[in-house]
Order: sequence, then structure tokens, then C-alpha cells
Amino acid sequence: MPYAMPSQHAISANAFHADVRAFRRSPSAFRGFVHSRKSASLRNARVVSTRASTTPTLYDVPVSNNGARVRLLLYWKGMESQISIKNPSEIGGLKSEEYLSLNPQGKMPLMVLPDGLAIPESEVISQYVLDEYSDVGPLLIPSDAKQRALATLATRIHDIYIVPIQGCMYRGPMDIAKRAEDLSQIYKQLDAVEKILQDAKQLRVNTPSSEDYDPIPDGPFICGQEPCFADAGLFPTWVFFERILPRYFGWKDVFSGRPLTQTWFEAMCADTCGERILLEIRKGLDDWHENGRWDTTGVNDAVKDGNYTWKY
Ligand SMILES: N[C@@H](CCC(=O)N[C@@H](CS)C(=O)NCC(=O)O)C(=O)O
Repeated sequence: MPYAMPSQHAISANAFHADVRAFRRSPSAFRGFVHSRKSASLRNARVVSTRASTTPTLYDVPVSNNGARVRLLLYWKGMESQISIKNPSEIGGLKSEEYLSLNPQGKMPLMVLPDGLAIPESEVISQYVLDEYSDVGPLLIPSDAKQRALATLATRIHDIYIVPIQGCMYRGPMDIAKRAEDLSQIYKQLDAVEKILQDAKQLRVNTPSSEDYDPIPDGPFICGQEPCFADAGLFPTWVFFERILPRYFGWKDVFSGRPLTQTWFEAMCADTCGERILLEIRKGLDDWHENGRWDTTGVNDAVKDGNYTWKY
């Protein structure tokens, strides 16, 4: 089903879609990518369950942006038949004894392997998927060391400075000053990510010998012509930003002054797997809206308080 772009984000030309489609998941199109090393963080994962299963299980729900980061990698790799995706409610919910025995943080996503190893944290699950299934579909890892560093920086900024405060957009009750402060931090991080996109582009322009050299048209993904783990990490959260900040906080356009982020977001929406994630998350956000979430959490009241800045 074709995705109808919101009017303020209309894609400039059909040719753009054609370019994006041309890069989709043809294994030969990913020759420039390298195999990654085994993730050190996995050594710390705990074996806590003996639950029998022949395939890994991903505990997640469609609206979860952290879970969507893993789902997008699986979609790009064409691995869905190899992973069973379950709602945490199937084992009693995030705070149930069984779930907490698998992930003491009581958060999703969580991947449980057939041997019972439980791997929480979207970054760690992502690294595991990239390592373990490096021979399935595209590698989704930039081959150039500097591009790879920028991809890692993007996901780190996302994980450290955005995810812990994203609840200011939809959670509550919350102290009003804290909500406003967190929102201002989100505004700041949007610029930090635009800078990463600028740096990645500049590198490609300055390094024509690089495997990731990408003359005109540049991008459209964070590290060039091919999607990578950073695109999967950031896009679901930008779906939140693009939907929530204008609708409930009055922002005119989350991409204003951030042209590279806008081009990237549009490319992600035009990608078959990206579009699928977009629709999954939007459906969840629309359900939240229907259920009055922005009233019950106090967001709609908070934004009426003129003592704080809500609109950027
Ligand atoms: N750092 C974690 C964050 C996980 C997280 O906050 N997940 C949310 C859903 S996107 C969650 O489980 N929220 C429910 C809760 O905190 O009770 C990761 O990257 O996986």
C-alpha cells in the first residue's frame, strides 16, 4: 500500500522513490558492507530461562520504538520466519514474575533464544542480530570506519540523550517543569542528529576513494546509499517526533532547519520496510489518541501553561 506522506513532508519527486527502491535488499547491492565483530556486551547477558523454543522469540508490541528498531533490522534482513514476535502479555506482562526473571528492567524489547539466553536492550539485541545473522540479507553495517563511528554516535545519542526522556511527549502525570525541560532537550538532540548527518555527508564528499563515496544524489540513508543499524535505531523514534510534537505541542515542523534529517526521514518512509514500521507505530499512536492518552497523562493541560515553552 503506498504511503501518503503528510503534506508538509511531500517527497519532491517520484524519481526519489525510484532511487530508494533501487537500493532495497538485493544482496548484491550490499557488497560494500563488512562483517561485524562479536559484541562484547553479549558476554554479560544472562541465561535465566529454559523455555523450550526452536526459534528466538522477540517480546515486543508494534508501537514500541525501541522494539521497532529490532523489527526493522529483521524486516530488512528478511528474517521474520526465523523469529517469533510475541506480546509480553503472553507471559503476564512486563512486570510479571516470569518476564522480570528474563529482564529485571521490565522493559521491551527482549529476545529469548532457543537455549534460554535472555537478551534485553534494543542496542544489544540489534548487535546480536547483526553478528549472528551476518550471512542473512544485508549486513546493515557501514564498511567505512568513520561512517561506522558516526552511525554508532547516532545510536548512542539516541539511547543516552533521547530514549530516557522521550516519555515527556506522552507519559504522565509528570512534573510540568520536568516535562518542559525534557522537551527542550529533545529539540537540542534533533540538532545534534542533523550535525551527524552533515558530518557523514561531508565525509563522503571529501573521501571519493571511500567505499561509501556517494556522489549526487547523496544518501539518502544516514551513512550513504545503504541503510544501516543507525537508520533502524533512529527512525522509529522520529516517527514519534513527527507525529506527536506538531499534534500535541504545536510544533510547526520537526524538520525545520534540519534539511538532511527531512530527506532521510522521507527516504525511510518510502522504503518498504521503513513504511511498514511507520504504519505499525502510527497505528499504535492513533490508538493512544483514541483512548485519550494525551488528556489522561496531563499533556494537553500542561501545554496550556504559558509559563513554559512547548512550541519549538
Ligand atoms: N534502553 C531500553 C529502553 C526500553 C524501553 O524503555 N522500552 C519501553 C517501550 S519502547 C518500555 O518497555 N516501556 C514500558 C515500561 O517502562 O514500563 C532499550 O533500548 O531497549
